[in-house]
Amino acid sequence: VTLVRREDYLAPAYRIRSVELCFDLEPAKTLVSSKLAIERNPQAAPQPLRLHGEGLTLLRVLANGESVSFRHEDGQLVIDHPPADESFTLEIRNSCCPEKNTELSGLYTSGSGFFTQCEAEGFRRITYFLDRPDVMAVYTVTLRADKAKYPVLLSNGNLVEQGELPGGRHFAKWHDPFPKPSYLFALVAADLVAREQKIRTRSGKEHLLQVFVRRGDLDKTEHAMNSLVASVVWDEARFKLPLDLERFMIVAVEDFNMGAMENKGLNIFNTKFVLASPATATDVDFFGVESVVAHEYFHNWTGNRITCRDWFQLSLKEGLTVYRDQEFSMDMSGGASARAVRRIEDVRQLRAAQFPEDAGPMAHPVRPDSYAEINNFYTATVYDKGAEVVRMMATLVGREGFANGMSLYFERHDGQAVTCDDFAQAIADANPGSALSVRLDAFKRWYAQAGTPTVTARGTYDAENRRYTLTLEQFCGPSPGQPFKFPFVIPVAMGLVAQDGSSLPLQLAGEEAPGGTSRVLVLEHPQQQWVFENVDAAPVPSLLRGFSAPVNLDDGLSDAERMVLLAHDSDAFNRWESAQKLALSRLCAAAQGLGPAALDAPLVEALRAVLRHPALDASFKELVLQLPSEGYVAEHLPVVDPQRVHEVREAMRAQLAEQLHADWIEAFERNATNEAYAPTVAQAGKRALVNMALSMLCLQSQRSGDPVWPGRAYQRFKDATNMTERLGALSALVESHAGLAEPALSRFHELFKDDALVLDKWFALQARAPELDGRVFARVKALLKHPDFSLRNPNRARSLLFSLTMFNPAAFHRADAAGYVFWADRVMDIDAMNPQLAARLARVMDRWRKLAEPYRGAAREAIARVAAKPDLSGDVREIVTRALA
Ligand code: DPP
Ligand code: ZN
Repeated sequence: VTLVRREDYLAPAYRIRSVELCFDLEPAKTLVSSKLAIERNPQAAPQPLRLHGEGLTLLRVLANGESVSFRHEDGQLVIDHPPADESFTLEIRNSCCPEKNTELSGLYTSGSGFFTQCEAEGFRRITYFLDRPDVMAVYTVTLRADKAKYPVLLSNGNLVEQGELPGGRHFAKWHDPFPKPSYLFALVAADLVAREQKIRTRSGKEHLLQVFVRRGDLDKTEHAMNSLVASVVWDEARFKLPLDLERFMIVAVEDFNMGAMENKGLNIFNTKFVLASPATATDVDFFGVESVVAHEYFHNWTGNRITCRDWFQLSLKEGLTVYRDQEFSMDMSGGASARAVRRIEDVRQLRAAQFPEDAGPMAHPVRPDSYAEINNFYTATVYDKGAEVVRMMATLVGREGFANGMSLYFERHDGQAVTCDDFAQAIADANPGSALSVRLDAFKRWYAQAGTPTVTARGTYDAENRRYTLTLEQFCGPSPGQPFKFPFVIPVAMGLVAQDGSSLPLQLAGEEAPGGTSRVLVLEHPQQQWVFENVDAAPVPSLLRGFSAPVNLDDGLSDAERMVLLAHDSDAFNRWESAQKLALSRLCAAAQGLGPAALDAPLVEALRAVLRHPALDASFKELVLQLPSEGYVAEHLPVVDPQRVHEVREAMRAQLAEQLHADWIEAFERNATNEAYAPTVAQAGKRALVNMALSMLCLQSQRSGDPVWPGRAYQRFKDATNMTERLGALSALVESHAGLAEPALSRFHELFKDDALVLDKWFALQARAPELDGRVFARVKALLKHPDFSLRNPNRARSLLFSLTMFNPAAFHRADAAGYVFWADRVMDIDAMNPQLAARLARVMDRWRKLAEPYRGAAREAIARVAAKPDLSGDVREIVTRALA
């Protein structure tokens, strides 16, 4: 494995100022001609011109119109003696084969169209180029193709010319006035239709928004368009960032490795994040469309106008853009409670994906120091922890301070390719004297050091002096290549809650008066103390409110204290967190044989109180009533027996189904709505709680043998007027292994066999059912041979394989190792077609070292079998090598 290192960065020796590209599109052989205006970098030593190129057939190279000698070396096209002038033109002709491109990187065919994906290094699979983000050029692109097959021809920027060509062909010429790195190039040639909308931005300029989909999908584009309009409006209002293009296009494609891609003016999206109708998409899908549309749109400024100097800086655009889309989603959600629900969901996601990553063999800093394959670093750390780092900056400088910092960032760097340091510097410089600026260097350790710190909090109350002393300590264990960590700068938002639930005024020693009931302490040393004065009685500390930093918190609270927070904390996040911690401690104890596989009566009563609470939102109740996932429990155990974790969690779930039976019935009846479907947080919360109640009621029937609730679930499944209800009812049947699950599954398949995204749900649902006597695993193996299954389509592959291996530990981690054998075979099958996807699947074994025997030994053997395959891709090789290291 050869590594690319951040410290080896050198500015490019040549720059490309403009590109004229011409494509003759044919699936088997596409001809590409490119004319590059190249300049020498006067600061760089004279050297050969080296262009990236991968899997291309080179037909011709001319420099300043004359032939020039060249050679191939290390996958690059090397011109030893380019013209000596300061600037010159290079003309290249080459071909590539889109229909054989199963990697879905570069130019490929999907269905009957052509699409591109160039981030991170796909452009070199289209033509020879300086394929690095700090080389920014102005593109003019001509597309030529058969008119009947490919009536729509798109590229970045503005359409400048189009017309007919002989032989039934036509052409379109596009010009993008904004210099951009090659990873933002895109083209589409396909038979598509568009939903269009014009909007006027604050400056009075009119812009055309278009969402392109296949014929027949147009009725599923309204939500994407609404989300796009809302994103444009929000970015202008919140950050004063206007739409800078006359035309902004979104194109949906069925075969796509990622969620979506922010190509300048021509976003290309996985259909999953464009298409949504009430009949075919769930509330979660609607929300996913809104957030991904926003994310890609926001990249237009944070990513495209200001881009990354090199790929180590990926979080510069991704962390910041995730932060922005999270803020957007919160603002779109409405009131404080809905915002808190969003925050809880984001934190759950962070803990489910990023915390394990940070504790495993792929742990890396938000700004990595090295990589073998950059595609492996589009990670939860770069995205989600990166967003938390931006959020902490915003916490330390305040909302307005952060907006000022963003303005300074654009003032300084618009049009440039910059680093994470440049971003942090701008935020700090716009806020001199702020809690961030005075410790910027220490704060930036969040970019440099991997690992999740643990904050330990202990408080003592001095009744005589009415004083509460809070001691916070931090520690972060070693991660690969980083045996020792310097202290992090950790904003700890907190409050003190009285036993009666009221919020106490917070007056630190030395202060004249209290500074509110919630404030942010900055922990920057290994240990610090804060003394609060005028505290009338022993308080319960509510720490890390809103999850103000990506850390593990050991607050040492008693059950009774957690119950106080669960019932009364003014911070909704910590109310939820208290319930999670109460449940987690019981799950962990039971999984280690240190406690019963049952919840104690006070906790059951506390959960009942939440479920019956007259004022709490349904969405919040649903989150509180969910027990921590098996994966989350596993992360908190020193050694993991996945079967045991499953057993104890299922036992507690069954207990909640039984002991809250009447409450579930009430929740079901009270929240079932007949309102016309709208993907609002309020409605979605009710549907989620109703679905949960139905699951619990079916689960209880499975044990009691009472057929009423499965019958009602089946009826509801048949009568459902939207996919959220239909899928919820189907899940309740499948997950409780009800007899009616089979007829419901066949009916569902029959209804939706022509809708790929819905079929994905059908596969996923079956792969995620709680394991029962090996039936679920056997079913997944059978589904692999289903006529509708294919490993070629990433969504379909993920629906079955990721559902089993990532989200169904008990079905996957089998004592007979069959799950691991299955995993290894699929990683190798997929690797032969699509290394990026295979590498993602490979990562599900990251935490194998935590497993108990016999799982651990069998897992190692399966990983070693993959690693021993001689023609493995670099992508998968990096993952398995690190896993075994
Ligand atoms: N498509 C990915 C994203 O938007 C990569 N940029 O995050
Ligand atoms: Zn992104």
